[in-house]
Amino acid sequence: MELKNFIAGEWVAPAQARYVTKTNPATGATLAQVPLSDAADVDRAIAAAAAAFPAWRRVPAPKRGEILFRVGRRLEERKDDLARLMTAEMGKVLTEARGDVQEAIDMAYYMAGEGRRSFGYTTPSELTDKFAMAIRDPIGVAGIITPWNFPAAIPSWKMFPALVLGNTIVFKPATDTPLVAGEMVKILTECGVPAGVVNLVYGSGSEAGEAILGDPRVALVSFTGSVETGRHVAARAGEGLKRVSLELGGKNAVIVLDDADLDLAVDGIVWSAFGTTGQRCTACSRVLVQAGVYDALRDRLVARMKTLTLGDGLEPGTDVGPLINRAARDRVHEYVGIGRAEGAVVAAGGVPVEDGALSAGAFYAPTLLTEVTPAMRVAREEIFGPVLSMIRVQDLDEAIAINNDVIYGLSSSIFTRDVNHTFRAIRDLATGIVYVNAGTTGAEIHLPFGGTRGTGNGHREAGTAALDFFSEWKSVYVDFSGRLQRAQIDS
Ligand code: UN1
Repeated sequence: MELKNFIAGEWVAPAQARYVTKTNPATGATLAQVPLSDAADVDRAIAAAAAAFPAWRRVPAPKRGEILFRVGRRLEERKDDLARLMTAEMGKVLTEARGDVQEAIDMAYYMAGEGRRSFGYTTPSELTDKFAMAIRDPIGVAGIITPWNFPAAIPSWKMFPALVLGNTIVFKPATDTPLVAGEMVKILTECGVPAGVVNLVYGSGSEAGEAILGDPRVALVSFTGSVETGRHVAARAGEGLKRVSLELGGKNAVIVLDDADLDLAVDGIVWSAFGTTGQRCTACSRVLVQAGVYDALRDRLVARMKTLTLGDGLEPGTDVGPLINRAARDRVHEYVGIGRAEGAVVAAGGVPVEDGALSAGAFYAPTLLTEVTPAMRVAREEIFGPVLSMIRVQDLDEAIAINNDVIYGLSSSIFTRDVNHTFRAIRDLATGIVYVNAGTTGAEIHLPFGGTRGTGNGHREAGTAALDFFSEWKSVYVDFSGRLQRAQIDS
């Protein structure tokens, strides 16, 4: 099946008949042929979005919100079939795929409500008979470039606030997850988003993505992906003075202190390290363990990891699905080799798995590296797979220092029963998200999402923070004195 782009309300073939084959990462089965669109396709999509903007920005925001309410309802009706499609195309287990769709449902309802809020403010003027207010204005065409690890949630974080605020969209999803992206666009259209307001262009970052970044008609770019690509996106978008929001990597740590509930810590660590096969930017990839419980925690983790069933996420009973593709699996294995060479001990996993039913998939055994030290590459670089490194620390101060000493700053967590430790951690962990007595994943859509340092460029997604990115302020002064009043000038 050859997929089509969606431009100006029509499903259209790419200008050149070039495609990449999309396969199921658990079974190797072919799912679709994904267009590798070129600059001409992107140009048409941007032209459509630019043409649709003047009318869309004038649709009353509550009406735009009503469309998103319908989208939320439609996503609820289709939750299960979208989740199945998602598991087939990117591998996460079905319960997690349902969670991914649920996140989009939550975002649809939340942003639908913003149609009747999108608050600005009024404030007194320094002059008599003068009224002052600040209101939110849409910006224009939004370039939305999304990764494959949250095929419904991440596009919803970007598209729904963009739409409710009156922007139009050129959406380029990862070629690894074309099918859910296509369904999202179909749903938006069925629910009443007018032609040209949302345009979908499949293609590579180096060609279709580049065309979005270089186009002066694109006013803002929202990108989630790797640090290397994020740097490039920021530089290209910067040349064009575009507004740009980057959500990049993580090297998220769970801190376990001697006074922690160890069983709870094991639950939280296993869920956040091996859920989504470690392919979340919020995934836990370091555990910073106080020396008194290091051995006990290691043994409990190893025991729990033995119970994890690797397999096709559509099969009931599967705990951990495949990596997104074989190249990703091989990269994970390379990192385990690097860890070994640096002196880490492989306490569990450490091998690709290709037995029996898993022979055609991209499976890797959940892996625990112990005796890791903070300077090792496996303790500093994002692996984006099911590999967890255990580092021994003496106390909370050392744990916080190690947590903060990586280029990333997305999520962190602490397991402790001590209220003083808890609040010191909240104050000093230098990440955009901090969890207490829970793992590093599971951000909810009505709070700001994003990170410090190399995780991004200071913006936040989700919550009201998303409104700040997808709108700009317009300050309005209304003088009803009937005479010239001069601000700041002595009379
Ligand atoms: C991501 O990995 O890019 O907090 C997003 C979480 C999810 C979103 C993760 N709600 O893990």
